[in-house]
Amino acid sequence: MRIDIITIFPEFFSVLDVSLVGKARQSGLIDLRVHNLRDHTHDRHHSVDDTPYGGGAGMVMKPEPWGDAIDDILTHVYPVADLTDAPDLPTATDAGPLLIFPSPAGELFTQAMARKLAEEPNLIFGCGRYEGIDQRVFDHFAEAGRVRLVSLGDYVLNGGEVAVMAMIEAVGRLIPGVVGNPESLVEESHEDGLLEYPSYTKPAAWRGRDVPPVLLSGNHGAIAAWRREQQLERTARVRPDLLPPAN
Ligand code: 6GU
Repeated sequence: MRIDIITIFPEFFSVLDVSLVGKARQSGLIDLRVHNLRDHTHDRHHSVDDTPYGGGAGMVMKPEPWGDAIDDILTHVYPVADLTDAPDLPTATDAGPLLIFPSPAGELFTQAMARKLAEEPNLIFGCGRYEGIDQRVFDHFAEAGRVRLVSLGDYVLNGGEVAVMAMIEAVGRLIPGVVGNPESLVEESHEDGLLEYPSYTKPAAWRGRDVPPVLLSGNHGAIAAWRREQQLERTARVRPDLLPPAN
């Protein structure tokens, strides 16, 4: 998967050199490139924002640097020079890169969305700051391609950078080969729509607390039933909104 990130804080993304995503980059499973939005400004002060039309507090990100930065990536992902003899030409069925803008005004990012995004060959993340990006940027690129505004949850971050990091971690681990043991992806919170069951390891007794005896029983049927019960109990207590309506 190729991932492009546009930001005014490229240094935020140096942490993507480490851990699982870092390894996936080294092994070539993820080709991740970070672009500085200010490289696409043409004024002396490299300004990326201006006051909002209609008034109001805060600043809005100007459309021109965004347009140029995205155009630049689009021409590099599908370089025109390659169109003559490249073996993997973009075809009519190729939907092209998916443009994602993190925004508290977007649709909610979920495990289901992460699974869909993990199937995309090209993702472009545009990290907004201030009060947001000029609406025409979304409208312009949605006309010829796919654009989604995506939110992590109902709270406000100062910018999209941390949100993009979270999305890349959630999506990256679902790319085949990134997580060593694919079975570890199955029994996790949200994969079956429920929260995960509690886990225990050795020692069997610690500070007066024993591991639930069923887990030491060797009875796999009983263990599976107990874990399911724990998932349902925990989900009902902490996240009742995840349970299907009772009938
Ligand atoms: Cl994706 N962006 C920002 N700026 N704030 C958020 C968010 C995203 N998700 C929740 N809050």
